[in-house]
Amino acid sequence: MMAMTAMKYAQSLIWLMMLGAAVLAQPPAVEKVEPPNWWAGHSVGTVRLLVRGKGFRNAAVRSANPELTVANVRVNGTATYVFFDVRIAPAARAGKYQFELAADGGTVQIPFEISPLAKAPQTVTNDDVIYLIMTDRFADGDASNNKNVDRSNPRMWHGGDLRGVINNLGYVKELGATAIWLTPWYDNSDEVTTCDKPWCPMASYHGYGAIDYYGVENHFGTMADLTELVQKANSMGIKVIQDQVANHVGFRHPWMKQAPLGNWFTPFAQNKFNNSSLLSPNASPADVGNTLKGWFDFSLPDLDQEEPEVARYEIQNALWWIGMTGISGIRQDTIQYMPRKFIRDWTAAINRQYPDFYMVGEVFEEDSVQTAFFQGGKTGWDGVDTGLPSVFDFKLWRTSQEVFTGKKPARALRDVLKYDGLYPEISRVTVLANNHDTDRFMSLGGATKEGAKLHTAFVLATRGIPQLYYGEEVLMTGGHDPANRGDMAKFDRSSRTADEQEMFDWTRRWIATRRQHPAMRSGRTIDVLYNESIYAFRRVSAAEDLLFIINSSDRPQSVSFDRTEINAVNIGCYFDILIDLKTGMSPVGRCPDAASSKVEFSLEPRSMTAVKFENLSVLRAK
Ligand SMILES: [Ca+2]
Ligand SMILES: [Ca+2]
Ligand SMILES: [Ca+2]
Repeated sequence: MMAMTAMKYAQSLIWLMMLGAAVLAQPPAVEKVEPPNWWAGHSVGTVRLLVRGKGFRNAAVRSANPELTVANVRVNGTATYVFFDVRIAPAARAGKYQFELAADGGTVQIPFEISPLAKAPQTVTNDDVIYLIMTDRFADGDASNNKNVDRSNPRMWHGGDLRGVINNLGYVKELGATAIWLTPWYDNSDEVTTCDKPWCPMASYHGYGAIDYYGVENHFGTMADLTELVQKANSMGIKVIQDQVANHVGFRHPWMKQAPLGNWFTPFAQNKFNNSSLLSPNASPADVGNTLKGWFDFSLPDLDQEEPEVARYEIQNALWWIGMTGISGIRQDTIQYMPRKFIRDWTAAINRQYPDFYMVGEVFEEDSVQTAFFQGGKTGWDGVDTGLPSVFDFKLWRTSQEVFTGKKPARALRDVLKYDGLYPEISRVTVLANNHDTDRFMSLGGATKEGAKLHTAFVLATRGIPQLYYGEEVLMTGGHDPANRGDMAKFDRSSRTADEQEMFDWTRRWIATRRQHPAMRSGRTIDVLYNESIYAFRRVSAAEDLLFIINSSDRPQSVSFDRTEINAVNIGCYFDILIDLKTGMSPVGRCPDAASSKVEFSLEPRSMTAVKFENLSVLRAK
């Protein structure tokens, strides 16, 4: 009897629970669809949607249209996210579609769109000069989006926006840069963080804490502003590079309240930044794990790209931005803190749709071995070829700063460049003059205007793709972050001091010289002379042979080269000083002694000379 009663009781309980579940089942609701649209005929022919909402328990998803086929539906444990594949027929027409989601609590429609696929974007090459803009700090072109703007606080919003960049494309054009890299435009939180530390209050003006990977920051403008910016820039010969951040999001991202999966983020652990463990075959798994999965700090939750759903989400997101905006390149933030297999899959997916697309990874290491390890084109000891076209050359950046602020001899430049063979493709390395994470040149110890000029000229004359940082062309100062992110000014000649105008003209003329000379853009490098004060090197292409001579010392120097070592044989006596230190102009027609086997140069203190030898008879015939 006892057993019978207990069984009946249990049965009633189960029945009541089932009834309760049915009665209490929440009706499904959709809050966010990612991606909200895709393309027919895209290399990703089956896109995986992630839908955020509620009431997705036991969801089934149905396509109302035969052009879209649904498969692999997956609901997370709290029924707040549903993942599903959508296979898009190549002939699917552009337009609005929807899916029907049926769950325990009812049905709901999921909106989706097939968009027309835009033409393939241009890519960034050695022919380009990149100019890095921090959007919030460049120009305020639209006061209506200014919220919590406080220009007196370097950690608050300053009002700069996409309209401000559009309005000043003429300035970029005048300078001669052919690509702009904008700091991230993903929507970040508008909330101001308060605390009792010196760095508060602070805001997410920098863009590195996304709360919506598919949204444009409201302080910067709208998707329409962004596409207008890309179109106008392109029409002026200026390409646009997006700053993407796949490693982490901001702590106010909705995923922090409710993650799509339990392993969407890595568990919080402070990253110890043992970066060299990523390079070494002998590193302990614990060190590598911490470096890949540790968080920068509590405010930047680290995504786990080893979870295939995370990797697929990030890859689709990268492709979505290219497809939506027509950008010409991606700078990927903190790329080394993600698994190399993920980097490989990410670059491969982008290149399938956009062959030769420019992607530059931030491997912030002043170590050529480590940065070279991440460039694609070579299979590493781990069996991975990242396929990454470009990495920043942080070792050369630092060394150039040190040489031109008097801390290292001129030959230190060559002592970095001697490792060029480590890079699978040295010409595609991106050579930064500076960026938004480091002190501005003019705030370094030992900085002078002459040193700043030489640093810029060297970045533009050496191999790779040069990248300048806004404001350094007008001698902007600023030490550690955020002082190095001051508001851009001096757009007009009338607002500049004589020194600022000199630096602007110098930068503009070196860019123009680079644009005019193929060897300076893509020639190979040949060392001619390197010692305490002087570094002389050639850039040689099929078309021409250029000689650059840097005197980094504060004394005049004279050098004498055999004609053979600088390839000045059999081409008459004529050579052309491409740029003069003082004027930046080109005083043509200087003639060394034709009878001599030597060519001599008198070098002014802290000077850089660029020379092109040409056949006099050819020149006279012009
Ligand atoms: Ca604004
Ligand atoms: Ca925002
Ligand atoms: Ca990571």
